[in-house]
Formats: sequence, C-alpha cells, structure tokens
Amino acid sequence: MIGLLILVLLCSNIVNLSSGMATPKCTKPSLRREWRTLGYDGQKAFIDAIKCLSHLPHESLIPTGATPGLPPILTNSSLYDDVVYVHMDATNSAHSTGLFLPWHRLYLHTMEGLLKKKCGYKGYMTYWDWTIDSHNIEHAPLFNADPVIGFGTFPDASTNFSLSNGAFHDIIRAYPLAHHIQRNYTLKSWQTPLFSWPFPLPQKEANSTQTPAEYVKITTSFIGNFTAFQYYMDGYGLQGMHGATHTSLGGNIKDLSHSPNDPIFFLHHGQLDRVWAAWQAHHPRNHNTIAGFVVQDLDDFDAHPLGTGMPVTDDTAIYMAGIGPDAKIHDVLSTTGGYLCYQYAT
Ligand SMILES: *[C@@H]1O[C@H](CO)[C@@H](O)[C@H](O)[C@H]1NC(C)=O
Ligand SMILES: *[C@@H]1O[C@H](CO)[C@@H](O)[C@H](O)[C@H]1NC(C)=O
Ligand SMILES: *[C@@H]1O[C@H](CO)[C@@H](O)[C@H](O)[C@H]1NC(C)=O
Ligand SMILES: *[C@@H]1O[C@H](CO)[C@@H](O)[C@H](O)[C@H]1NC(C)=O
Ligand SMILES: *[C@@H]1O[C@H](CO)[C@@H](O)[C@H](O)[C@H]1NC(C)=O
Ligand SMILES: [Cu+2]
Repeated sequence: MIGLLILVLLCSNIVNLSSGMATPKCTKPSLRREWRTLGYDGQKAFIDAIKCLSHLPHESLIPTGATPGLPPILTNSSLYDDVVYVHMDATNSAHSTGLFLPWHRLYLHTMEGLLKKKCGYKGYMTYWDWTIDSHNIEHAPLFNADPVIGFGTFPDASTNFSLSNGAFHDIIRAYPLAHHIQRNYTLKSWQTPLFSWPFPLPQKEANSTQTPAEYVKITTSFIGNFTAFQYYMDGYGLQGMHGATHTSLGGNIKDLSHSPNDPIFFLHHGQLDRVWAAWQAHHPRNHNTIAGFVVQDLDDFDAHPLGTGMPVTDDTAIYMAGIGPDAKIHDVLSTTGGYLCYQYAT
C-alpha cells in the first residue's frame, strides 16, 4: 500500500501533466559560457553554425498572426530567415508583455536546437556580458574584423552602415527586403524617437544601463516582484538595458521586428536570459514567479510596462510558429527544470 503510494507520488513527480509527456530530469545541465571564454575553436563553431543556418533553405512556418502587417513568407529565403520571421510574428505578443522573458528563453533554446540539429553544432548558446565592455561598447572585443570569429567592426556611412568585415558581411537577409546586415553605433541612442512619443531622457547614454553596478542592482532587487524586475530591464520610458543594447548598436538589431537579422541579437538576449536566471536564483520568492498580461501597450508603456488584457499564467502557451515545439510558461520558468537543462557559467 505504502509502496503503491510512493510509486504514485514518484510518477506524478516526473510526468508533465500539461503536455502528457514525461519531462526528463535535468541531471547534467549544459553550460552557457560568455563569448570571450569560448576560445577560438568555440567561437568558430558557433559562427560557422550561424552561417550554415543562413545558407540552408526555408522550411515551413506557422505564423500566429499575433502581429499585423507582416510581409508574406518568402520561399527563396533561408532557415535563419525563418527564425527571424518567427520573431517578427511575435513582435507584439512577446515584447513588453508577460511573455517577454519566457518567449525569448524558449526562442534561444529553439535556436540552439536548430544549430545542433541542422548544422551539427556541438556547443551551446552563448552570451555577451556587456557589463565587461560598458565603458566602451563600440570597441568591445567581439566587434572585430576577423573573417572567421569576428562579428565585424561598426560600419559607417560609406557602406550605408552595412558590415564590411567580420564573418557575416556577405550574408544576405531576406526580411523585410533583401539586404546585408547593418549596424550603426550611437551612444545617445534615445535622441531619436522610436515610438509615438519621444524618449523621456533623450540625453541618457545607453551604456549607463549596461554597467556591472546595474547588473548587481537588477539581479538583487525587486524580490518576489516579477513586474518590477521586468520593468527595470525594459526601463522607465523603455530606456533600460534591454533597449539600450538594441538602440545603441543600431541598424538591424534596432528594429523591433527584424532585430534577429544581426546574430549579435542571440548573444544580447543570452545576457538578458542570464540576468533573469540570476534574479531567479537570488531568492526563493523569485524562483517560479511570473506576471504581466498578453496585450502590448507601447502607447502607454509606463502605465502598463507588462501589457494589458488577460494575465499570463503558468499555462500560457509560448509559440515558436513551426521552427520548434511550442511550450508553456511553466516549462521554461526554470533553466534546470527538465524541459530546459542549462546553466550560465557565472
Ligand atoms: C527572393 O524573392 C524576392 C521576391 O521575389 C526578391 O525580391 C528577393 O531579392 C529574393 N531574395 C533572395 C535572397 O534571393
Ligand atoms: C559610456 O561610453 C563612453 C564612450 O565610450 C565613455 O566615455 C563613458 O565613460 C561610458 N560610460 C560608462 C558609465 O561606462
Ligand atoms: C541604406 O539603408 C537604409 C536603412 O536600411 C535603407 O532604407 C536605404 O535604402 C539604404 N540606402 C541605400 C542607398 O542603399
Ligand atoms: C545611423 O545613426 C545615425 C545617428 O543616430 C543616424 O542619424 C542615421 O540615420 C543612422 N543611419 C542608418 C542608415 O541607420
Ligand atoms: C511590484 O512592482 C510594481 C512596478 O514597480 C509596482 O507597481 C507594484 O506595486 C509592486 N508590487 C508589490 C506587491 O510591491
Ligand atoms: Cu525580441
């Protein structure tokens, strides 16, 4: 009798009831390491896989229709372009809503899976710890001209801000129109409005949000308050560390919709996911907490920094629009819960 009870308890422990599938236990989490600690071979492997995905043909997509006005799917595009398209499809649903962090966590996991499955990548997702370079983002070591492991130096007007060196300069991205990857560094990146309203602090320097002190602050404050945590990452007037990196690097990654065109997107969001994981680990009240709503409200962002409408819950679906399995928020709240199985190196 007791044996049966224990068996029942054990089973309910390992079975993920929502999907009806057994969730494997995470006994040996993979280690996501900072870009500069990968070494030459590790960096080359990641960049080779990104280039491989950029040259594989388009596969099927299942847009959710969450974002109106998307261009038609181009069948002459690449598998990497499909990954970009999925982000375009999630522009409204997965930014400044309760789905922001869970969606991007699953998106990075899905990207890592594609690099492995389609391109034989043996490593893991990586990240750019911009706090190390916050004093001089424009000359951070990963923005170098090396044709094998360089993300490319910042281009200028002579190439219309298209990359002219590094590993990605000859890649053509399909969306919204066929183009080479662009980047355009601006320290005071909030002088130009991006939304229907001007930024409240136009003179603020983007790198003031990317410092080691800001990392400590965000990962150790807001205990138990997911709303306050995510709002700090997006920032008052959307001038936080999330947007700072997008707007100051400029070009493709500055675009709300097509930002993953620039592969640096994945290293920036790796860092944001690491910030979330560090905050979650900081206090038990942060572990399994989620908040926010499903409808974006950028016109009134500071009143509704995590959106409006229906609240998100553990059971809210996260869509990958055909590039990988969908999941639910509870699947991705822990990076070592079994559905996911990884940790950040530091
Ligand atoms: C794909 O086709 C579109 C429309 O037919 C064309 O404009 C675009 O240049 C093509 N893209 C590539 C990468 O060949
Ligand atoms: C931001 O970057 C500028 C230009 O590199 C630098 O002068 C400034 O000290 C940096 N600010 C911080 C807070 O590191
Ligand atoms: C330069 O880039 C901008 C932004 O992507 C684009 O709209 C414009 O058409 C480009 N200009 C030329 C001359 O290619
Ligand atoms: C590059 O950034 C500068 C300064 O923010 C801006 O004036 C210019 O329009 C940008 N050019 C492109 C092509 O993005
Ligand atoms: C959580 O933070 C939000 C945003 O700062 C704030 O409005 C709310 O009152 C906080 N909730 C609690 C319970 O402190
Ligand atoms: Cu995004």
